[in-house]
Amino acid sequence: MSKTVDWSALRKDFPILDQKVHGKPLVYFDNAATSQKPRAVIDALVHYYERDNANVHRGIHELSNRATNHFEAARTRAAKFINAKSADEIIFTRGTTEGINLVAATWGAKNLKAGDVILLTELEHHSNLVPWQMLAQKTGAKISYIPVTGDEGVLDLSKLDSLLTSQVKLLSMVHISNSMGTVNPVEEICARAKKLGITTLVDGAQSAGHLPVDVQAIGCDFFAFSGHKICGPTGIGVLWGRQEILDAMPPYQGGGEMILTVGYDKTEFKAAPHRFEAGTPDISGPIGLHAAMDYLDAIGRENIWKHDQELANYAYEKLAALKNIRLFGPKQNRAGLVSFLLKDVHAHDVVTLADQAGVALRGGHHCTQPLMHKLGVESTARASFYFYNTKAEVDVFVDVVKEIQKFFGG
Ligand code: 7TS
Repeated sequence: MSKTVDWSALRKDFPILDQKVHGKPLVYFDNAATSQKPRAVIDALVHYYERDNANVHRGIHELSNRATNHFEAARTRAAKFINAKSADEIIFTRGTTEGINLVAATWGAKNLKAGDVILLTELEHHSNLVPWQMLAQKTGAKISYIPVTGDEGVLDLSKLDSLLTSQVKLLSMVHISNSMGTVNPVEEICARAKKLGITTLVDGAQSAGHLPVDVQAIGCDFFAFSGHKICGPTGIGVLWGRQEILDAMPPYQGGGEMILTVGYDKTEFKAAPHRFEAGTPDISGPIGLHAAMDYLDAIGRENIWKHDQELANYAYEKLAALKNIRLFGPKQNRAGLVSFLLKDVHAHDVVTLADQAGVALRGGHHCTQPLMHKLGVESTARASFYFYNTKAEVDVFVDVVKEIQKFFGG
């Protein structure tokens, strides 16, 4: 663990972690689904509702000015968080899912036609699959996939050149796989796509809060992430897009806040990002997210990443020493999670029994059903870590796994 950070002191910032579940100390290993929230984020939300609550962008009274300033300050902070060139490139969304749907509904509807190809990977979460399937159905575009090698969940990039045909208009891929823990070489893939004039989107749901993200260095055109997975509130996310691409995109939803002038026949829209934010937005969300981004960067995402990887490697090695276990995901450069199956035990049984021991895991297809089918399984059990988790908790978890194996006679 990094010596520059007092990890056990940080843990105390999370009130929720200090509790027992079924009489046992809570071990929260479901961080890929959602992270817990530090006191700083909870306080920012309480302060906003106690002192500053008003609608944004419309009032000229003091509270409305304050709410607007906090809301727009969060946009500037989000730009810095991912090294965007400007706050105008930051669109607030409900989360990663909405960010990808926004690109599909606006950029996709304008730029894709029958015969075009959308290139995805076999690792994608449903939120980076279903919007493209819906768009393909509407436009007649086709979808192709960069394959994974097998249980290691690594992309087979030897196939990339043959997949990058002149029909490909969009390449959309996950940065870190939520079910395998794979870290995709997004810089390399975006560079290869860019040479061919292909637009690129990176799904940063599992990466934004776990490692330093620089969208300019990645070289993508869109990057989407969710606030709730990075210590922020639920219901808020960020879609980043290159200014010149956003400027050429039609609006998403129509309504108040996104217009310059409205007549009975015709409407003129605002420039990005406001063009894409119709109606009263989630105001407390960006304010809580701002506090979360400050909190994470005070720790340093390079430190968080080291801690994540150390815990994941530790857990992986301990599980790999057991018999009758199938482990998924890469052996090298693994993100902060382990996905596994015990022989003859359903993943849901693992999760249910672990819960009785106070250990929160997730079992299922993790919204990557096609990937599960490709690997010949219905589901896996998954332990996913964050910086407030400890090796001692991993020890508890592995002991619980051993008990479950005994219980099922393994
Ligand atoms: N992309 C990836 C890679 C994800 O892991 C998730 C959520 C999403 C997109 C969607 O994010 P949302 O905030 O819009 O819902 N992943 C998970 C998970 O692994 N368990 O629960 C949700």
